[in-house]
Amino acid sequence: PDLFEAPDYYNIDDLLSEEHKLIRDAARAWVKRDVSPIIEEAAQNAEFPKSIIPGLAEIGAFGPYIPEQYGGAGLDQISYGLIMQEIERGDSGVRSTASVQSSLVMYPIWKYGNEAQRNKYLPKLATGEWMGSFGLTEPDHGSNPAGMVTNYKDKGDHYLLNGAKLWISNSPFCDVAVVWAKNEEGRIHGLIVERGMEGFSTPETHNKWSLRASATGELIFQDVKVPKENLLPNKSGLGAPLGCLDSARYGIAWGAIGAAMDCYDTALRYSKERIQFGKPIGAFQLQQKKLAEMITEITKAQLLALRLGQLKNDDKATSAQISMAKRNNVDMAIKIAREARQMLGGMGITGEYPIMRHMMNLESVITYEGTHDIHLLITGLDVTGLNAFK
Ligand code: TGC
Ligand code: FAD
Repeated sequence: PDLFEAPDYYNIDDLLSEEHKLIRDAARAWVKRDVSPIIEEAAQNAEFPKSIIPGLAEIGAFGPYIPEQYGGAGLDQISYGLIMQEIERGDSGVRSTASVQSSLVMYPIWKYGNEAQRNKYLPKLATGEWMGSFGLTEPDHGSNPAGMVTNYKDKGDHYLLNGAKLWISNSPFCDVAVVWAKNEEGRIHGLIVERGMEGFSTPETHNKWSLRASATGELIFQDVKVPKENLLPNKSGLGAPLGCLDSARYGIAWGAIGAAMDCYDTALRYSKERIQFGKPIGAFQLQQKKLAEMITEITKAQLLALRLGQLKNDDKATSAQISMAKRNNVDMAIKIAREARQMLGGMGITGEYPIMRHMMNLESVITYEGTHDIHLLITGLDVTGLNAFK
C-alpha cells in the first residue's frame, strides 16, 4: 500500500479546490521522495538535513501566502495549511523550519517592514538562499514574553542591541534573525539582525530528545550595532510578535494532522499484518477501539483546520480561534502517536517506523508557539472575559 494514502473519512477533499489538491499532492510527493528516506537518520544523528532546503522552496513552503512580487507563492491560507500538513507528515522538525521561515520571518518583514526591507529580504528567503530565525523566547521569559529584557539603545546612527534568546529554531544556521527587543521606553520592536554583525552569536542547543532533525539554539547579542534601517517600522508592542504567532500556530494546527495521519496509517497497516493468537491484531476489539478513535479525532481535527482556513481566507479568524485549533490538533496528534506506538509493540520504539519520532517531536510542538495550558487559558479568557494571566 501507498505509505502516503491519507485518511479522508468525511470526503473533505470535496471541499478543496483543484489548485489545493495539486499543491497538496506536489508537497506530498516531494516529502515522500526527498524527506521520508532521509529523515530518520537525520533525527538519529540530530542533524538538520540542509539538502532539503531547495525542495522546500520549490513546493512553496517558504512564504506560501506571501505575494509573488516578493518571491512568495501567492497562495491562500488553505494551501498554506495543506503544505504544512504534508511536511509534518514527514517530520515536525522540517515543518518547524518552514513555519519559522514563512510565518515568523517572512510574515513580519512583509507586514511590519518597509518596501526596501521587503525587497531586500523576502525574495532570498523565499528561495531558501537565506534562512531566518525568530527570537522571542528568553531564558527567563517563555510563556510571558512581555517580560523580555533584551533591549536596544539609540546611538544616533545605529542601535546597540543587548540580550539573549533561547530555544530558537534554525538559529545555528540562520542568515537573518527577526529579534524582538525593548527600546529605552520599554516598547517592543522587531529588528532584523544579520549573521556577521559583531557581537552576534548563535550557539546550538544539544542533547534534545525531541525535534532532533531541527537545529535549535540561542541568539546572543553583546553590544551588537544594528543599522537603523533594520528596525521594522510598521508595528510595535507585543501584538507584533503575537501576530506572527497567529500565522505560525494556524500552520501548526494543520501540520499536526500530518503527523497524526502518518501514525494512524502506520498503525492501521501494521494491525492488519501483525498476527498474534492466530489472527491479525486489528481483529481484536481493543485495537479497533484505538483505530476507530484515531480516525474520529483526525476527522474532527481536519474539519476544525479547514473551517479555520476559510475564516483566515476571509480575514475573520480570531486569535482565540487559532489557539483552540493549535491546542486541540496538537493534543490529538500526540495522543494518537502514543496509542499508535503501543499498537506496534516493541517495533514501535524503533526507527524502522516513524511513530516514536513523531511522538517525541510532538512534545516540542505541544510546548512551543504557546504551551497546551497557555492556549487553554486563552480560550478561558475569551469565553469568560476574565484574564488568568494578569
Ligand atoms: P496581552 O496583554 O494579552 O496582549 C498584548 C498585546 O498583544 C495583543 N495580542 C495579540 N495580537 C495578535 N495576535 C495575538 N494572538 C494576540 N494576543 C494578544 C493584545 O491585543 C495586546 O495589544 P495592545 O495593542 O493592547 O498592546 O498580553 P499578555 O502579556 O497578557 O500575554 C498573553 C499571552 C500569555 C497569551 C501571550 O503572551 C502568549 O501567547 N504567550 C505564549 C508565548 C509564545 O507563544 N511564545 C512562542 C515563541 S515562538 C515559538 O515558539 C516558535 S516555535 C516555531 C517552530 O519551530 O515551529
Ligand atoms: P515556561 O513559560 O517556563 O512554562 C513552564 C510551564 O509553566 C509550562 O507547562 C507552562 O504551560 C506553565 N505556565 C506558564 N505560565 C502559566 C500560567 N500563567 N498559568 C498556568 N501555567 C503556566 N521560541 C522562539 O521565540 N523562537 C523559536 O524559534 C522557538 N523554537 C522552539 C523550538 C523548540 C524545540 C522548543 C522546545 C521551544 C521553542 N521556542 C521558540 C520556545 C517556546 O515558545 C517556549 O518553550 C514556550 O513558549 C514555553 O516557554 P518556556 O519553555 O519558557 O516555559
